[in-house]
Amino acid sequence: MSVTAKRLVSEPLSTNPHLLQWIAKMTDLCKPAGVHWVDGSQDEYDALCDEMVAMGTFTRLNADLWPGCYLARSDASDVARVEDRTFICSLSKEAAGPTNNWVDPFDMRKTLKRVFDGCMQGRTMYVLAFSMGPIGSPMSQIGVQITDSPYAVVNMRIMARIGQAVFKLIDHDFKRVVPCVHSVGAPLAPGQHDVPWPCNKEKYIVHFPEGREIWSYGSGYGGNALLGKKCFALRIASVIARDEQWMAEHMLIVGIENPQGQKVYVAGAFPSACGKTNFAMLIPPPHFQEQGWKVWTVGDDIAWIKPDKTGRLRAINPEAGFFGVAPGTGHKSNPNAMKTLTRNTIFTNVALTPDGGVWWEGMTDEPPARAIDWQGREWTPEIAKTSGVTAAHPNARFTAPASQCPTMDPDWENPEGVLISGFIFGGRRATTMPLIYQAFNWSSGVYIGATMGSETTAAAAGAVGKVRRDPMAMLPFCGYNMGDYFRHWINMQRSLSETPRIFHVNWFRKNEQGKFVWPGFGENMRVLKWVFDRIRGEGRARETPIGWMPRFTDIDWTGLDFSEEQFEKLQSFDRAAWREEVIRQEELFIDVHSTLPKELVFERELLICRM
Ligand code: O2Y
Ligand code: MN
Repeated sequence: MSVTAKRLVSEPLSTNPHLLQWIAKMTDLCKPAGVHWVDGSQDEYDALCDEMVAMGTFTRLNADLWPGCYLARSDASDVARVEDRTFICSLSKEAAGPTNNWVDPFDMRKTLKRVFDGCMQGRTMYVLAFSMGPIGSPMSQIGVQITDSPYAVVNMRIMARIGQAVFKLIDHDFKRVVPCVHSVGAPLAPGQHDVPWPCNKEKYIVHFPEGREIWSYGSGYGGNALLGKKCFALRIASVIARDEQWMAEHMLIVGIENPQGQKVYVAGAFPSACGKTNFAMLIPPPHFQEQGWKVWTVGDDIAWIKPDKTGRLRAINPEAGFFGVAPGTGHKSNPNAMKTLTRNTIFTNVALTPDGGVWWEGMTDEPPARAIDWQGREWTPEIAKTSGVTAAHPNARFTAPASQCPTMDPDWENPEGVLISGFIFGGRRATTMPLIYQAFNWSSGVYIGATMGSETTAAAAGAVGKVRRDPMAMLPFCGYNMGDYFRHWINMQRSLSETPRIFHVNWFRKNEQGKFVWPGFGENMRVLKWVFDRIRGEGRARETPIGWMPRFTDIDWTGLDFSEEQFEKLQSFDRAAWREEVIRQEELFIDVHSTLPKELVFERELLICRM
C-alpha cells in the first residue's frame, strides 16, 4: 500500500483471474482515478479515517472521552434506506412477487450501464473483499464490494470480516463470490471541489437474484451502501437459502442460560422500532441475576439458519458489528449498547457536544446545554422546544464492533453456529395481541409469523399508529416472492429432526388511558424464562383459541409489583378485536394468493373455527 498526496492506491491483493477480469471491466466502466485493494489492516483504516477528517466527512471525537470514535454527517437527503428505489430484478416479475419493486433485468442493466459509466471519475475505487459470517465457516458467504466511498469501506470493516484473509479464500478455496458494485454517483471533474458527503438524487439499489449480483448507485448511507448487510445478507442470501434449504432471516439471536448453566438459543423477528437491539442485549432484573440467569447476545439483526447433519437448526450471525439506531439508546434502555459504543465507533447523524463528544435524544435524561445538530447547526434545548428540531436525526446510527459488547456469547463466532430451539415473532400493538403466546405447532407458528404486524411510529414515513403487515419482518428484505417464502418456511420443518417452538410477543399493549401496561426492557426476562421453560418441556400453559398462554402463576414475578388483574388484561383475548384482526390478516394473503401455501389458508380457517 502506498499513500499518495490524498488517496490510497495499491497493487492487487488477489490472483484470481475471474476477480481480476471483473475489476478490469468495472474500472473501464466506472473510470476511477485509482484503484485501492483493501487489506483490512488497522493502518489502512486509520489512513482512510484521516483522509475523511481532512475532507470534512468525519469529525474526530475527543480521544479521552471517545477513543477511536468519529462523527459523520450525511447529506440531509441521504439519511436512510430507500425502499421505493430498491429493486429485485429477477428474470420474471412473478419470481419477485407483488411486494417487491420489479424491473425487467435487461432494462435495468441498460440503466445501470448509463449511470455507472464514468461515475467514479476523480475518485478512488476500493476493492473490498468481505466474508458474511466467520472466516472459513461452512455457513459463511463471500462478497467483493467495489465502492468509491471510503465511508462504506470503514463501516464495512466494522460490520463484516474483510481484507487479506478473504482474498486468500477467494484465491485458494475458490469460494463463490457475490459481486457488489457501489457508487455514490458523484464523479469529480479535474479541479472540482469535493463535498463532505457526495451522493446523487437519482438512486438505485438493485438486486439480480438469479445471478446473485448487487448494484447500488447514488447513496452513501447505511443499508444502501454497506452492501453486505441488507442487500447481501438478506435479499440475495434469502434466495440462496431457498435454493439450498436454509434460512436467511431478519432476526436477532440470543442465548438464555439458567442457573444450572443450561442454555437455549432463540431467534427473533421484529419490525423496526420494536427494540430489537435492546432485546438482543437484555439485562435480567436483579432477582434473576442473583439466581444466575443470563442472556447472551449472538446477533441483533440478521440470522443465517441451517439444519445440521442431525437435523437440528444451527444459526450464525453473519455480521461482525452493530449498525444500531442511536436515538432512544441510553444507559437506562440499553446499558450494554452504551458500553459497546464507547470506543472504535463511527457515529452518523448524531449531535456533537462542546467537549468533542456525541449526544442524541434518549441518551441521557438531561440534554446538553448546547450542541451542533446532525446538520451542523447550533442546537439548544430551547431551540428544540420552540422549533421541534431534534439534535440527532431519528435514523442516526452507531457502527460498533460486536466484540465490544459485554454480553457477546462465547459461541458468537463459532463456525458451526449455535443450536436454535425457538423462534419469537413480535410487533408493536396497542391492542389485541397478548404479551406472550405460543403457537400450537410449526404451521400455526408460520401463520403467526406470516401475519405479524406492527403499528407505525413517528420514526417512519406515513400515518402513525396504523398496523402495517410485515411477515417475519422480511417484507423489505425478501429477495423473492413472499408466497414462495412462506412455502419455504413450511417446507423447512420437513428436514428437521427437532421442530423449534414458535412464540409471539407484544411488549407494547396499552390500557384505556393509552399507557403501556408492560414495563418492558429487562422485565422481558420474565417472558423469556417462560419461553425457556416451554422449550425445555417444563413450563405450564393453558390452551386458548390462538395458542398456548401462561397463567399468572406460570411466570416468575419476584421483584416486580405486577398484579394478576394487570396480567389478565395484558393477556386478554378479545373476540371482537380478533375478528377484526383475522380479516386484516387476509389483506397480505390476497396480494400473494397465487403462491400462498395451502397450509396457511387452512391455518386461517382453523383459527376462525376456534374463535
Ligand atoms: O436506514 C438504514 O440504512 C439502516 S436500516 C437498518 C439498520 C440496521 C438494522 N436494521 C435496519 C432495518 O431497517 O431493519
Ligand atoms: Mn434490521
